[in-house]
Amino acid sequence: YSQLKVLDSKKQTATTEDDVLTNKDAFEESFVKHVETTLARNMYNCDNLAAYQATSNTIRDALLIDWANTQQKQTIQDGKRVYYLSLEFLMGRAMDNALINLKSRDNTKKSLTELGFNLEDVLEQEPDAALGNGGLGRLAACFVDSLSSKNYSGWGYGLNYQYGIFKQKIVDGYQIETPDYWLKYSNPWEIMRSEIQIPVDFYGYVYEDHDPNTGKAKKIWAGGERVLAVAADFPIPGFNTDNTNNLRLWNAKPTEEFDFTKFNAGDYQQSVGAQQRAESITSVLYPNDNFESGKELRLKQQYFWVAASLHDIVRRFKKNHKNNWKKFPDQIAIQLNDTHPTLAIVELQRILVDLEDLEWNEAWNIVTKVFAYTNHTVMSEALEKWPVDLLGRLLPRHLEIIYDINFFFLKEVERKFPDDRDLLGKVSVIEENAPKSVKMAFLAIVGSHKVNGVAELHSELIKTTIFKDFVKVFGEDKFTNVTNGITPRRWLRQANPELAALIAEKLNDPNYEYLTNLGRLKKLEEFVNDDEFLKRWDIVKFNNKVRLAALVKETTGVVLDPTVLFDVQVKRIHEYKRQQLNIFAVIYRYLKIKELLSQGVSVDEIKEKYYIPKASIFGGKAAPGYYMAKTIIHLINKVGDIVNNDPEIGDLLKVVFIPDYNVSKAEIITPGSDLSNHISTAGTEASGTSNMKFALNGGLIIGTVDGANVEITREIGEENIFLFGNLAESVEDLRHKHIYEGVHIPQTLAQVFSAIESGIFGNPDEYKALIDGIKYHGDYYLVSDDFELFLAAHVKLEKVFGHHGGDASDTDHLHKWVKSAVLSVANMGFFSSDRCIDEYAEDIWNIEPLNQ
Ligand code: Z15
Repeated sequence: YSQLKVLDSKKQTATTEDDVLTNKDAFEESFVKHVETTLARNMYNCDNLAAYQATSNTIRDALLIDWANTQQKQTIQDGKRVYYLSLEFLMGRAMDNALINLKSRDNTKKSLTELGFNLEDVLEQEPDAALGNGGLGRLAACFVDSLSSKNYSGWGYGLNYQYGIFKQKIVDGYQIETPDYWLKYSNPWEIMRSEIQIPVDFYGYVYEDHDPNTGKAKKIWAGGERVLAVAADFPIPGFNTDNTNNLRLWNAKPTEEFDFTKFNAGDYQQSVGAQQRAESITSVLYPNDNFESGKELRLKQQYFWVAASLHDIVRRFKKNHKNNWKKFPDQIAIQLNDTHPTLAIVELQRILVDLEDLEWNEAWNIVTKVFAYTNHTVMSEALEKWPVDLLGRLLPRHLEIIYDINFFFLKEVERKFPDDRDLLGKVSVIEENAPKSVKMAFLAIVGSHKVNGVAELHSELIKTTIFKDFVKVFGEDKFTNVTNGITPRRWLRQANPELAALIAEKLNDPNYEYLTNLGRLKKLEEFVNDDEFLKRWDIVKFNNKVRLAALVKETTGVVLDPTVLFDVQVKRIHEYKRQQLNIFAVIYRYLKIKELLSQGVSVDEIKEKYYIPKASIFGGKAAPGYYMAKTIIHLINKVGDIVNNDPEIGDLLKVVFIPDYNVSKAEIITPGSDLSNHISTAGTEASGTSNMKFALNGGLIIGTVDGANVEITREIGEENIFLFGNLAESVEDLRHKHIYEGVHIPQTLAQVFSAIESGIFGNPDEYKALIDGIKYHGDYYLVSDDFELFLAAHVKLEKVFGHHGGDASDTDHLHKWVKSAVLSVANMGFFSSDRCIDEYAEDIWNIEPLNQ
């Protein structure tokens, strides 16, 4: 019980809450207090979990002071605030991030050591807040970090799912989903605001009434089912600033109101049961990425969240500005993260017209000044369309308003383009085909003043394809680009402390100010010929590979040699992201190695002349209902089983699938990669953000000319990235050709297919749909067209990598590869999410940072 002795010898001198961040005694005193009172335990049975909870509570206390001060300052300054509405916030763990942003990591580490704990083990106790699927949700998490760090007044609004994205297990090579009940232990980072309760209605009917004063006709919506939205707040600390914004996530709770018809009929059980079901609205995150399944509960989630958030926003506005609605757009900007919150447009119009009695046009004028919409995909299966009968049943008044919005919009289009008869049908928010439905992206465009894509190529594509008719109607200026970014606090400082420290040293920046001024990385270029520096850089990479190898060992049992090329593809599994292209190339490599071995070529000679040793590392979740994605996961695992257990192969090739890829695993995987794959069919990946994470961590990229790869190439130089594949402009023609002339399978790919069909990776029937989709059903994702280009890119990059790999004494090989890595990092400043937030603030939200 050494920690007790330590404590006994301390004078208890803690004074202010802030001391816990920088003063060991203050930290320890607070820690013990939380163990004893908050947790009702004692220091004798304080395990790592309790230590995590006591530490979080201690840090949280300090954070709450900043948070309260910030809210007060923001209220007093009464400037414009942005609200970021996102159905997903893929936050990951909070504690390390809070320690870094609050500059308390060293003190906490030392204090915990004195108390007999190890900070790294304590951090491991925290479950990920996995309230998102992939890129879209992680982007929202990076954005709230940047809003705080750059001193903006900006809140996030979302849902507090009880179950985040499922946990993935791999059993016999198949993905198994298990529930992620992340709130098993109380969550110290959430502040329950039980007093903030907002009623949200569903179903019911609409009738007309007359205003008793004016005699004017008025629509009344009598809701049929009422649920309460109760707020849970997550303070978001900024880096190097006290500015601490709020992320408000709603919980669905039953109202105390009773279903009296049922009650009076003697059905007490039923009445209570129905109320209880209210909570199901926020119980689970829909596990689809880039796919919309159109379920009623999903629409309920969307309206529940949007209605609660807007009523909260309006209530806050009225507190300061009464009914001065003209000021509303000067005080409030609302960003719609994809079309999921599009009903917010309709809800605000309803509040202003039905509840606040504004004229339609006056209200609409306010609405369209407030909202802006971010599009994240051009893929049709991801674009939301809600059937009119479902929407009308759940939200009868909202459907009427949507029809009215569309009516006035089309009238305006007709006035502007009287001769274009087709145009009305093309831009109508209502799709007339069965089932008649509402196109949410079109509604979002009509109700917003700006629409942005998430990378240059993507923003051009939306203007020329899915939204081209709206460019005609509204003009070019409504459509803009904000290229995505990532927060360097989490994705450099937190994930890669050694590299972050080396950079801080080289920039003479002991306070890591470059983390909020990422352009300063440019100075690293000065050291690109400094052998001493390159060696140190390489050792950092090697250490990170050792860390990744340990994760692989722990999760798959496979031992990787950290000197081989670590070739990584981690992201959601999707045909458009083309993990199948990658695994086919791995199979090809295996077949060729086997062929060489059978011809009597030695392993050493193979390494020297043909294939450098490498490990292919995969990870990512498939949507539970996505058969083809699950097939790809199965194939990867089966290939791993065969290759990794082939005694002839040794370290020449390893193939692993890391189960349950998530934010905290990404923090280990990203810094440990030599090469990462961003190989989507050109024109399909709107931006990608993991490409940015890998490049910022000194990994090189093999990628297609797609999404943000284009701008990454522009920034870091084309000699420092391995691009391949057909361009977006050719995709349509190639797809057309496949259908009318058949798909040409190159010899190399044909060999891979034969191997799979021979059964060496298990029952070939299991892969039939995957192969037939390419051979006979039009190869929509152009695997056949890009396969040999991918192989050729590998030949090129492996020459550069050579036998380099962690052997820092080998200066010969501290050549091109490491230099490219340094030059990449030096030029990645543009991809800080701080830059994104500044662009949104300036071009879309019209807000300025707060005075500190
Ligand atoms: C999602 O994660 C993305 C787009 C979507 O439409 C949905 Cl529903 C989920 C991703 C894009 O695929 C990715 O390219 C982009 O970087 C990310 O959003 C953030 O913009």
